[in-house]
Amino acid sequence: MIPLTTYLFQKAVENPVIDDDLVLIISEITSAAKIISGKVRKAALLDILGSAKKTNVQGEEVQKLDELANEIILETLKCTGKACMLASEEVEDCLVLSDTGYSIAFDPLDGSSNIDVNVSIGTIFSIQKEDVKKPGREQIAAGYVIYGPSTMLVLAFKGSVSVFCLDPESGNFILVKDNFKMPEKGKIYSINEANYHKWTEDGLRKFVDSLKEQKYTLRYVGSMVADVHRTLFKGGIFIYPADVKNKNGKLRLLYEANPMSFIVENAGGLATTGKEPILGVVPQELHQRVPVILGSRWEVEECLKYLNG
Ligand code: AFP
Repeated sequence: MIPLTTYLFQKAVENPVIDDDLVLIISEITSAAKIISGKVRKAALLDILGSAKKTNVQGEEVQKLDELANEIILETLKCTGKACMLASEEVEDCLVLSDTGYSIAFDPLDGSSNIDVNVSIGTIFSIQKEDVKKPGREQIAAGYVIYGPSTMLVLAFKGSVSVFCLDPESGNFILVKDNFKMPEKGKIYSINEANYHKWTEDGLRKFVDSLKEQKYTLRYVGSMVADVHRTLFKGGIFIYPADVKNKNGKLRLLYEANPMSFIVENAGGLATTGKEPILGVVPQELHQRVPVILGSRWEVEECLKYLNG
């Protein structure tokens, strides 16, 4: 039974990137996630389900739990004194706290449209040095916490991905899988197929048709954390492509696409926009969107063949 903090200090011995400040930041993000997990589990009792009756910077409806999760993470990270820049899906501008240190981009509660129907949602985070607006390849660490039947943390550093499960009795995230690798090929594809006729790439339609011919099955929760978590464990492919309405797709580069791509690639998979590796995209804007194609190596390479002729 190895708790997260013990794991981080052990990992720091072999990986010099993991310094005390990083350990503090990751520990505090996960402390915030434990509080969020508690609120999510009791949301109906605490009367915090439903809309906060406002829209965020992206024009999307903000849920009460979105706001609460955002405040919990912001306050927790400010208190560490080690975060120099914070960027949240829910806040228009970056919060600059100092010149040096770690910057954290996060989606406090991804999949909020699923909150009211008790479907898995999660917190996603990406940690960079100094500036948040750097290519995903430069991430120091990235992870997500999924609030599902159990609360799990998936944490990636360059070259390693580890999986933890929150033990409700001890309140610790306990290591359940070190050096996690995803399957090289799967049997599931995950995409909002209702948009089939709106996708801008004809090659994508042909690729999805080819998966059906190969007897793939479709699973789509509509909560990126849940869909990526399944893709990591079972293999296959997750796609949120460009469509006629969303020319750059829907998912945000800094706190959705980048951290998930970093996790997937360090677990042996691939992540691309269809034109370039997601981790190579140079961010232009804080809330920039990118098309996302990620998952097992075999399916992603196959998809690229269809997209690029
Ligand atoms: P919210 O966090 O606003 O609920 O958005 C969820 C999300 O960004 C991502 O988690 C899903 O993969 C995607 O949207 C689902 O979008 P569609 O409903 O258009 O398929």
